[in-house]
Amino acid sequence: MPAQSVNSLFIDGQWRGASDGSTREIRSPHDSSLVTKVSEATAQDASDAIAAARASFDSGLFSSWSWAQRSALVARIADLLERDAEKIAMLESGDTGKRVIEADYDLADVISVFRYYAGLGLSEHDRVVHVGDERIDSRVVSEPVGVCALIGPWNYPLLQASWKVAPALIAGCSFILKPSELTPSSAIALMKVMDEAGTPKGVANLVLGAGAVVGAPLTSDKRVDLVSFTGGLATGKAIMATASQTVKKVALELGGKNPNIIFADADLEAAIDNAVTAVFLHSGQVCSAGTRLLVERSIHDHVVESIAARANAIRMGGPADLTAETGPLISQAHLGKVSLYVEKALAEGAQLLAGGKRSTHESLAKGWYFEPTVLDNCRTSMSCVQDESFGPVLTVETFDSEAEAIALGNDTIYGLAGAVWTSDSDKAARVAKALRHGTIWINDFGPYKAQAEWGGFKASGIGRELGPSGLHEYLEIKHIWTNTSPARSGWFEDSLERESK
Ligand code: TXE
Repeated sequence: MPAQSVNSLFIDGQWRGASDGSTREIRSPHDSSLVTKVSEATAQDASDAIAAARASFDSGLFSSWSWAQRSALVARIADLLERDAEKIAMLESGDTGKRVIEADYDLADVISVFRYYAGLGLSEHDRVVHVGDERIDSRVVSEPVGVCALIGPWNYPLLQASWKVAPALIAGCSFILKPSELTPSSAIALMKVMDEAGTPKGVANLVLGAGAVVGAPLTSDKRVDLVSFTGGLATGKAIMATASQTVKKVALELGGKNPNIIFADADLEAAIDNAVTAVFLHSGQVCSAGTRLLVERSIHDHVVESIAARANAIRMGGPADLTAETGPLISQAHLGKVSLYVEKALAEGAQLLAGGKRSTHESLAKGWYFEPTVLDNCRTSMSCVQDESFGPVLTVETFDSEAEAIALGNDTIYGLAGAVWTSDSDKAARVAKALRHGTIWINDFGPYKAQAEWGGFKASGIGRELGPSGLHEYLEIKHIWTNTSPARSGWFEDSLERESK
């Protein structure tokens, strides 16, 4: 019998059900079995959560804690997440269908994010401005931005939440977390941990439910000061438009079409192996997936044939399948979207070298499995090169020169990540500088660190997560000027003195 969590909204320090009693069934992407049942919030519940966050912030209770106190809280949360990591990884794996081992890696990353921000909280946040006048004390101070709506996706539910929650807490904000309606379980676990760690009532609130019903009000309500969103481009644009009505701050991470450029002088064995991981890890449901392979013409056949052979050999399976190398897509709707994307690519002239359809393997028939797919002969004019599939689909383009590789790599509305493979370090540096993407890997693909900023150029988003900039998103900057020896300004003639003359 799956665990039920029907009082799964956390509002003003209380667990409760939806105001109209609604619930949602979470079904496994692996075999459609029931994973859990959770509360499905209403717009009224979202409003209640905003009210709780607003009241807690305006009371000044949490925001007046010292940086050191908030840092200790976030470190305690990291400790408790470490204690519960195995259990939470199982929950994450159940909702997403990803293998438990991948969820274990995610949890380790989540803990490192909380630890990083706990440490960063202890650094100096205020700045003295030397104005050249000893009577003046001028300082720039950092204060919490206020009430934040944190809206997350389904591919890395807890990891993406941690990139928002940890800096928001360190900054002293109050927030409402809304995970994807498809993957709520790890957010429920995080709330329990934050509560146990001693997060004050009303600071951390959780609402679960559909984007249009529960997410949208968080982005339009004037009581919310900032929206931090990770998800699709269309939703990001809608959120930005809505948030503009109340001039909220927005931080957006909207995915990418990430070029993976292989030059003929690269270590091809490493480049080919990493190209396979870059695009097929988590069945391509990764915002920084290396979905666009740009390969120098002289090595095209060898590289592409090798990748296609590797793609055909990938073993897919559910969370508990120890022999599996990757898992299912998140939902039937997403499987439909990826299938249509490939159909359109073939209609536009792409050449299918591997995969291309839903898996017909008997053991995968009840799940949303799509075969690792390689499409050759692609051009930037084709929609498969421009649009995100968010599935296990690699498009291949060929180039003849460094300049062409750069031009192709930048010929996208997105700008999240990219990689360059070459043994020529000068060429690598030139290409890395010329690519308009937020992260560039040289002779590698995929690593990121809590200490280093993550985010996109162009349509991949606004702002940065992780690193010091990931904290700055949650801070307002205030300049305080103190004159220790007040004096008349003497700018205007004193009218009283003039009259008395
Ligand atoms: O995402 P949505 P979807 C991309 C990927 C995918 C596409 C659509 O290409 O195929 O987005 O995926 C909430 N106001 N990425 O439809 O809609 C929603 O409930 C406020 C890239 O699942 O963007 C969920 O919590 N919130 C990506 C969150 O937004 C709203 C990761 C994301 O859902 C809302 C996932 C609204 N009007 C998908 N509508 C990445 N950048 O990593 C929805 N939501």
